[in-house]
Amino acid sequence: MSVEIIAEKVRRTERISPDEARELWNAPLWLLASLADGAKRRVSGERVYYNRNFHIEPTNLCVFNCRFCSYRRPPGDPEAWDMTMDEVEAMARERAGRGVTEVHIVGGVHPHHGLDYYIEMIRRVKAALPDAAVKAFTAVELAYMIRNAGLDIGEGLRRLKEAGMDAIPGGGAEIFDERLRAEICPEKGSTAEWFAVHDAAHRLGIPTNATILYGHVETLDHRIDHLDRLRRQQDATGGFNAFIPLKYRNSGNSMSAVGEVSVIEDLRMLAMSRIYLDNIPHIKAYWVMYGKQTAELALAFGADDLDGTIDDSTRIYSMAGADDRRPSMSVDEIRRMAARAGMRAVERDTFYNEIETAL
Ligand code: V47
Ligand code: SF4
Repeated sequence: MSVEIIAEKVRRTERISPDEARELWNAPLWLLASLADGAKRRVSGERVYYNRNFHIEPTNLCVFNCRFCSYRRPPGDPEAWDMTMDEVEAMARERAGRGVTEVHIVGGVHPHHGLDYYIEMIRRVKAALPDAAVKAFTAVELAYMIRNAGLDIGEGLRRLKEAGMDAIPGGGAEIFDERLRAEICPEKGSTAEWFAVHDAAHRLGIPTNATILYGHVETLDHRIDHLDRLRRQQDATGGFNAFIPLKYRNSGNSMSAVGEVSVIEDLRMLAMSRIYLDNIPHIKAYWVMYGKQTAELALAFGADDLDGTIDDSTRIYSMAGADDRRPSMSVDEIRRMAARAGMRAVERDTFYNEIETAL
């Protein structure tokens, strides 16, 4: 099928197949931009969403050892950290009264802490910031803590939700293809486990995000297979709010010999995510990982969300080679970025409700 016929299908809002995605992927950039922007505008008009958020990364100790990870350190390493519960709570208290609407908590998979520890952590963060949503723990962390507590996934998530876990971030997805996953993160929770957590969360009314780690040793077919599995899950349960393509950054990990892909490839990945995932409303250009300039470009390729203000609270990407060593964006900076892209920045909460802000 020719690219123009596939493009017409997208314009008519018809779903494209994996074969059609393969064909479209290398279409001229202007065409991908125009199709993805059209699809973005059908969902979000001229809006670009952001939130006031910060991250808590309680530890970089981890029972796993993913080959692409620049963040994990072994116990005793000078760059290892392991925050106490009081330190986690203090981080939340420090930010009280600043309009924060979301706390994102993700760390390594700690060797010793159990489910009750994390329930207590969520309770304390929630008590410190009662007006903020807690978006916590990747499916990999969740599956590990719940399994070790001897519970089924649904029951574990129910207890975490009761403690104040409002949403689940998209991490841990990496690449769903089982053979490639076994090469790049052999010990990590499986693809089936990742989907079991998100499926159970959606059925409990907990919204989640999804990611892909792309731009390393995967092929185009792996990317399309990944998007296809997400689209099927979303057809079944509908609980994904946002998809976040995560570009592999190659500093400081055991896959460093693999180079990073170009910005052009980032834009194709973004546009094709928007076009293929016709049932996931938001595509996030995570500026901390791309850098601010590429994130701004991403707004012309189907992204409608920039993530948030971050407030210099995450190390995952600076340890993997991102330029910004102390990532933060002011609301003004976000507004200017959206305006330069010909769009309007809109503050949202974790559930994509718009927050009225005085200008
Ligand atoms: O799962 C690890 C990725 C993820 C590298 O849901 C790397 O709103 C690139 O999922 N190069 C965690 N990526 C981050 C994440 C996330 C971030 C922001 C927002 C949300 C959300 C989710 O970081 C991991 C892994 O895929 N990662 N190492 C690396 N070298
Ligand atoms: Fe652990 Fe996550 Fe790093 Fe894998 S990517 S080693 S699970 S911290």
